[in-house]
Amino acid sequence: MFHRPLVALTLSALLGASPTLWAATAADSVRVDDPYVRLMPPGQPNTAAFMVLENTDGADHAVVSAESPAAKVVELHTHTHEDGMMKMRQIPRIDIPGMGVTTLQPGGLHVMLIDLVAPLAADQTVDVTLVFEDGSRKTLKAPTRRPGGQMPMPGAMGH
Ligand SMILES: [Cu+2]
Repeated sequence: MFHRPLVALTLSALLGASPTLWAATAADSVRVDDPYVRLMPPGQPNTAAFMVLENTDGADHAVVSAESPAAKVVELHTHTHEDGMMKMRQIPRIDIPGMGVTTLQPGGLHVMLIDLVAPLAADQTVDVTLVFEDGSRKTLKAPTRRPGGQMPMPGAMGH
């Protein structure tokens, strides 16, 4: 009985004085701007999610995997130029340097949605969950968007 108020007081003083005791997770530190999923022509089983990842923390962070109920397989990809062709390649992580910005965009880094569970519609929102290097997770609501002029050729999307 005697100790309880003292313990409570000490704890709240500690937390109030030192918020940094609560280490922010990567998911807390990385802001996601403008997420969207590219709307592909009917019959295309694969598409990709794009977004801007902004690291508000001084420490480096990374996305190490991604998940979505909309696709059977979700991979982290980048594009490389080989023999004059743009090709996609799976990568183990997408780094976001401390206080830096990493942009996922057509022709570059993207979250690949492979084997869509159902065709996507123009007015649809797709859940995409990013998993960070510390195990923290962030789920985005990414609206579908028709591709603009900067798309790679459809042939480069094949797997
Ligand atoms: Cu890809």
